[in-house]
Parts: sequence; C-alpha cells; structure tokens
Amino acid sequence: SKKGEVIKGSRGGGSFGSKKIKEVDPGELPYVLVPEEKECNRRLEEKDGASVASTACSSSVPQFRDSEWNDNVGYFIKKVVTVSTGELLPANPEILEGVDDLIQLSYLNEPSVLHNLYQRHSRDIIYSKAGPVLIAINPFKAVQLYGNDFVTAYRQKLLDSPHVYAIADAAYTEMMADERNQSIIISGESGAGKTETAKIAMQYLAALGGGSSGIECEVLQTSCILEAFGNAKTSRNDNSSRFGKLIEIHFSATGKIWGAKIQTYKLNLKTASEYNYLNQSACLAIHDVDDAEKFHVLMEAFKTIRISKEDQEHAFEMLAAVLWLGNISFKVVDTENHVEVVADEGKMRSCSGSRPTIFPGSSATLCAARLIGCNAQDLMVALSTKRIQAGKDNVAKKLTLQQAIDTRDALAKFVYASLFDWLVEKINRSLAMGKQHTGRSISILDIYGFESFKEYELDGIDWAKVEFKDNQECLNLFEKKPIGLISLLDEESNFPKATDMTFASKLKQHLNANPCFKGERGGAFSVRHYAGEVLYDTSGFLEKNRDPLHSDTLQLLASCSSRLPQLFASSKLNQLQKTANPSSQLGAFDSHKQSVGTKFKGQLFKLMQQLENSTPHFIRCIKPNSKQLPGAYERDLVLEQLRCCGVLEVVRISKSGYPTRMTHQEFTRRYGFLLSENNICLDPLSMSVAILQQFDVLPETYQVGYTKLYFRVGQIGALEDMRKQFLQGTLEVQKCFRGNRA
Ligand code: AD9
Ligand code: MG
Repeated sequence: SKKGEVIKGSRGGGSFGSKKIKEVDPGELPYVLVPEEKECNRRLEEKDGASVASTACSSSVPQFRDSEWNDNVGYFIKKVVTVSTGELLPANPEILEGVDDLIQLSYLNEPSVLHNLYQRHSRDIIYSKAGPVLIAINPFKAVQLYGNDFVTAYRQKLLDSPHVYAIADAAYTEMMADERNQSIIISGESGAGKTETAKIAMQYLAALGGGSSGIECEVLQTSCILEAFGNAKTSRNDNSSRFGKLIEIHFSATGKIWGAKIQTYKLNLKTASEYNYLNQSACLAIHDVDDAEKFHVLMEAFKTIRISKEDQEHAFEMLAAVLWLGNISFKVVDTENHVEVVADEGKMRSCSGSRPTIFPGSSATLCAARLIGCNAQDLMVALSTKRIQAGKDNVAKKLTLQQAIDTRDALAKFVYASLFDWLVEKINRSLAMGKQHTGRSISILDIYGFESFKEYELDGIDWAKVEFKDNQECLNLFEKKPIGLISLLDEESNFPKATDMTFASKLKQHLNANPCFKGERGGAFSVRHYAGEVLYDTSGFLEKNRDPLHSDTLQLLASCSSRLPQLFASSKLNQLQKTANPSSQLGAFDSHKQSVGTKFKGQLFKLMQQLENSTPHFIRCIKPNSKQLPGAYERDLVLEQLRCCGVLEVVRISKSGYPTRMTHQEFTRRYGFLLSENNICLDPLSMSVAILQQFDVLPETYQVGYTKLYFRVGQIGALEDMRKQFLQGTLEVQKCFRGNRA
C-alpha cells in the first residue's frame, strides 16, 4: 500500500477491527493514529506506509515511542510506531487536503478536521467553512485579507473562499432580497477573535452601505469608545471585552446605512477588590500598546459621535471618582468589627457643589466626594453605616469591615456601570435611531468569551455515557421553579444567614436527581452543559448574585450636585419602579431589587427573542494557542473548542446532503483514463456520466448537475481507491511486461 491509503473504513469491505495489521512509518504519512501506549499491543505487519488518521488530538496526549511531533510538517516523523488496528481512523485522500469546507471531507473524524484546519492555519488561511458556519482561527498577527480590494472582490464574487466578508455579504444580499432582518452571531472563547471579527463584518457593511451622510464612519467609531471603557487586559486577552454587545445596523430601501443601535449585555465587572482597583494587577502596560496614542484616538471618536467636551469631562470625572473610591479605607472601632472611614480630617473642606478641585494631599474620601459632588461627611456616613427603622425612628447602625468594603465597592461598580450605560445611550442618540422599522437590519452579536480557568478530571459519573436527545434536562436544571439552580440561588441570596456552603448543600439536596448535575467535594458542583461539563466553585456566588448597592448609597447619589450621579440614581430608581410594585418607594428599595442572575436571564431572553426574528449567520472563532502567539497551533486546545461549539455535529448534518462538488471538467480530468476507449465521448458531462456508470457508482450516491457533479459523503474517497488500484494494476502489468521482454 502507498502513502495516502486508508486502512480503516467502509471502503472495499475491509473491516476496521480485523486482525489485518500493518507497520506504519509515520515519516511517510500525512496522518498517524496515536493510541495510548498501553494499547500498542500489536506489531503492524506490512512494511509500507499506510495512511491513518491521527487521534493525537484527543486529550490523551500521543504516546509515540521513539517519535517526535514535528510542528513544521504537522505529523510525527522518522519513527516506526506500533498501533492496534482498532485505533485507526480513515484518512482523507490527498486531493481533499486543506479543503475550504469541512463537509467536503470524505472521512469526517476529529483528527481529519483538526489536520485540515492545521494545514490551512499554517498557510495563513484563517477562514474555513463547516457547512453553513464560518470558522475563524485567530492569526494573532496582521494578515493581508482585508481592505477595499478584498471588499470589492467579495462584493463582485471574484473571490469565494471562506471569509467574514462573504458572511456579511450573504447577510446583506439576503436582507435586500427577502426584506428580512439578519443577524451575525459570533462565538468563541476569550481571546478567540470575536470582537475583531465583529469589526471586520462592520467594515464590510459600512463599505457597502456607505453614503453621503457619513453615518457609516460613526458606526465604525463606536467600537473605539466602547472598548476604551468596556474592555480590560486579562490573562486571556490583552483587549478583553467585559460586556456583550449587539450592534444593529439599519439600512434604507436602497441598501444605505441610515442608523444603528447598540445594546449591551451587562458590564462584566468583577468584584472591585479583585482589581483593587488597578494597581494590584501588575499589568498596567501592554507590550506594543501606546496608551497616549489610544487616548488620542478615543478623543477623535468622541468628536465623531458628537459627545460634547463638557460630557467628556463629566465622564472622566466619574472614572476618577471610581478610582478614588477604591482608595478609601476603614478602621475598626470596636470589638464587633464595626468601622469608620479613615479620613484626613485636617484636609477636609466643605464642598458645596462647585466644580471639583482636588488639592494635593486631599484624602481619598474628599476627592471622591468632590468628583461626585457631595459632602465628604455624607459619603463617609453612607459608606460606614446603614439606616434602619427602629420603631418610629430612623437610626444609623455602624457597618462591619466587610459590609463597609462591599458597600464601597458596590458604589464604585454602580458608578462605572452607569457611566458605561450612559455612553451607550449617547452613542445611540448620535446614531439617530428615530423611528423603528423592520426588515432591513443586520445585527452583529459579539459577546464576552468563556474563560475556563481550571482543568478538571471528573470521577464518578461517566459523562460520555449520558446521552441527551436535546438540552432539556440542562435547561430544567437552571430554570425550574422553585427548585432550579437560579431559583435556589435567589432564595439563598435573600436569606441573611446563608453562606456559600449552605447554598452548595441545598443544591446537592434538591438537584442530585438531574443527570446534568453532580455535587462535588467541598462547595463545588458540576453541570453537564451542551458544550461540555463545567465545574463550579460556589465561593462568592451569593455575594455576586446579591446586588449590594443599598438605598443609603443610592440616596446619596440622588442628592449629589453633579449631573451624572443624579442621572445614574434616577435611572436606577426608574428601572426599579418598573420591576417592583407601584407603591414601592426608595426605602423599600432593598427588598425589591432583582438578583444579578435573574436580571441577566431576563436580558438573555430578550436577546433570544430578537435573534429569533432574524435569519442567523454563524461565525465560530477559534483560539489556536493560549499564548496569543502567531504561528502556534495547540491541537488539544483547538479540538476542545471544536467540540464545544459542536463543529463536527454541524458538519455531519450538512453532509447528509451532497457535500462534495466537482466540475465535470475536473472529474473527467482525474478519472477519464478509467474509461475504456469506446466510451470516450466529447463533452465532459456525458463523460462524467459514463465514468460513473462504468464503475457502478450507486445512483443514490450522486447527482448530476449541468456544470458539476454532487457526491454524498465518502464517494470521492471510494473513487480515489479505484483510481489507485487501477494505477497499481497498470504498474504491475508494465513490470510483468518488462520482465518478459528481459
Ligand atoms: V473576549 O471574549 O472579548 O476576551 P475576543 O473578543 O474573542 O475575546 P478579540 O477579538 O479581542 O477576542 O481578539 C484578541 C486579539 O487577537 C486581538 O486583540 C488581536 O490582536 C488578535 N486578532 C483577533 N482576530 C484577528 C484578525 N482577524 N487578524 C489579526 C486578530 N489579529
Ligand atoms: Mg471581545
């Protein structure tokens, strides 16, 4: 057998589990199958190389003896390995090497998919298709695939290789033709390239829908402002989105952009103490990023979006206030851990609503108070006490250290989140979304990516054996009332004596019967999501779910002399009045607020409704390595992501049609020689048909089009086998013939 031959599979009736075994020289092979060492119990018999697909991608790391993975060539080199035939998977014929669309692969298995994407990635071909889904592998470097020439080429269909532009073009074309709203849904883990991809799609749409109004420039500039305030450096991504956004671009009947609207999904602020607020991160600078220059770009964007100088100043005041709040500290004043704010009294001056002036050496409390426009004393009281009703009287009760810290951080988070919402509001107003209209919009969804921080080996339940027809069990686990995960969390969050541990044991008590749930040691539990199982640690759950902003703080903001804090407080109160009963007043605030989890669920529900009313287009971003480096392809990491987003399933479903296409010319060029001479006709279509008939290719496995042949999965592989056998036979005959002559 020769390189490229497949030794497992349905072809030729050869069974995979047979005793027939071969010796494989990986140096010869495009793929090598990798079993666990302990399973290498048989010596492969035939000497010549046989092509077998690699399972080296699975989380069981390849156990090759005496061989090395070579990243340059993409397979193991120079060593003979022993594998059991039971471990072998079929490899695809060479003509399918690096195909544009994974559904063209004759043999669909994880190693083949991984290899195909690897081949393309190594040639800087970052886009591929998995049926209707676009796969985008983050190149972590500038690639020459964008700009006006490419836009034109995709618009005029001069290029048809997979690309974000092609997806955006399909959305635009369908929108114009069907007058139906479209959406582009981008997913992927943190750092996979969602935000960049969203911007690339926007660029294309802006180029197509550009007109005299210049609104397309405004639409593009919005990203800059939102990223400046809503992104942060994390260990996963130097420019990580801390909010999800849906940008809705509206088009006129002639296909020109006439407006846009942005909705954001929760500013994903962590507890502020995790940042403390900035200086403890030890990552204040990013390699190759010039903050001053970025700031300049931001100011330009503000100008484009028409945010006034005054509003810009207000925005930066709020930013500074947040930072100063973070520097406010407390001192314990009694044995019960009650606190007071540490203040430098000597420097306190009264602050009566004028513009903030910060004197050198002012205390953090004073600075924060001036910036938000309140009295420093009032701020100290709000941060260190809580007013409670005692009979007819309203008395101030001192907070404990932890309560005071939570209150301070809640205020800082609230001011920051409100500032961000306010900016989004400003941007939307500038984008002039006056009247509502449907039928001609394209929405681009860019969420924040999943961050999994711990690898976890599950013991006990064998998840692989738990099969679900759909995701209903998992949805029940979260949604069911009153004993779903979210309801239990809300209930526990409202119970003053509850702790994360009591929450964890409540979950175990009520949810253990659900096959998607498993209680773990300590306060942990795992959930079997569609994408895979995730281990959750309950520590901090209750605190994060409670909205720790209490009425005293809100009242303080409402009484501030600066415009923004007043605005923030009143919009929160409005929001509250919508969700609580109409009679509720500020004092009843604490008992009526929604938990963070419930609020988030509500937003998600609204988003789903909106997406359901549009034609979706999907882009899955893949992060090829965890170091944010160009050129590196970590197979385990890629495979995990492909599994999570169900790429193989999508391909499998898409393949149930006729995924492999070949023009009649291509087909006859490759297989024409198989025909006997009296079958050589003139036109390629008839010749294709003759080839198919002569080789008894079953009619249900192909369709003949005017220009192309369409094959069911695996057919091209079978034809390639025949071709090889034929060539092999000819070779034998030639040898024989030469031998006779000699
Ligand atoms: V998160 O969930 O918001 O943490 P994203 O959005 O998935 O994440 P992002 O788009 O921010 O990731 O991409 C991360 C980095 O990868 C970018 O800052 C770029 O440096 C790099 N990147 C991503 N896509 C491309 C691309 N098409 N070309 C070049 C890219 N670089
Ligand atoms: Mg992002």
